[in-house]
Amino acid sequence: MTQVNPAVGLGLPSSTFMNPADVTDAVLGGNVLGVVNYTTEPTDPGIENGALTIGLHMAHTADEAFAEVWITDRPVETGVVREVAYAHDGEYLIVAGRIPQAGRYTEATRAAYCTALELMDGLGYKNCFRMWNFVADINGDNADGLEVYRDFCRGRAEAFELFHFGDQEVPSATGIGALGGGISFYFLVSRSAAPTSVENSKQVSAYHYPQQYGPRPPKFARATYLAETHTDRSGGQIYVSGTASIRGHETLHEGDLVKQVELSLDNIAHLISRDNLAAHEIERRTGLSDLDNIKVYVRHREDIPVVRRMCSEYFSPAARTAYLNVDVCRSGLLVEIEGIVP
Ligand code: 3EB
Repeated sequence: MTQVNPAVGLGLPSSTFMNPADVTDAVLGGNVLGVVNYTTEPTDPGIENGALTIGLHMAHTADEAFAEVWITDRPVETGVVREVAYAHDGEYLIVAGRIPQAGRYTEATRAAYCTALELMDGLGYKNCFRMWNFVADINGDNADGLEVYRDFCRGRAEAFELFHFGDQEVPSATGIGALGGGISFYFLVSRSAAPTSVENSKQVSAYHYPQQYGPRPPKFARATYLAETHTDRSGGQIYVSGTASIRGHETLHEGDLVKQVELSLDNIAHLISRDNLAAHEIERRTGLSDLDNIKVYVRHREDIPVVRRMCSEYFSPAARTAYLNVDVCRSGLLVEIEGIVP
């Protein structure tokens, strides 16, 4: 009998940004794992036409809305467990959840994250390589006077602890403001594709931030390198976390938009540079012009033209790029940028 290596030929994940009007039943019924709608209202995660869907309240008007569509060429299985929906194709799993608006978030975040982590384990998808978190009123105070983002971070840290999810294993992530909907999240997980966490030598690892930023630190990696096998150290993708104007652990250039954009871009450029990747035994040399599936989060709407002009000098004109006007997790931050090197 021929043994087929399950890690070969399953390919790496692929997503695109679409006009929501183009995400028809025919598209959903085709080769789609999940559709993440960055749109004008929050919608609970669910299953539509055999694909996962979730609506994030990230657009002020319909013309700002877009759909991030995760593609597959394999049959998809789906389900819903409590507040979490999932879809998987034998190699990749997308899990999404939503926690309703509330005065406190630690416990509900821990519970929803535990539901998602349990599902991953149960379905046999062990390698979580990317997480996104969208937090309404992110800089507001909760019922106890704790900043909502810090409240969320505590619940996330507790869930990871319960699942013995070590700091070296946490995936790249985004933690960003939303216009409503409580806290929504989605995770990407692989069965055999191998993730490697990448840190930025110019930044303190987020999971080592000191207590001044909250009772429990944010748990994420600066980037995740994802390859078909652990031995492939050059052909993988790089998932870049939300990246801001932070050096060491400190917010730099408070109130200076241009300098914050420059430092955010410089942080990404260094993160994905040959030297920084080599420290993680990855032999890729990439730059800002290699980024795709870019999201640029801008706190003040009036800043978007300047941010767009600066980013367009560095990003490929062919790169999918979305600009979103939402709050950022530290009140002094004006901008945050994420992307994927395919
Ligand atoms: C930072 O570097 C900026 O809490 O999941 C970036 C990416 C940020 C992810 C998260 C937060 C998160 O600390 C904020």
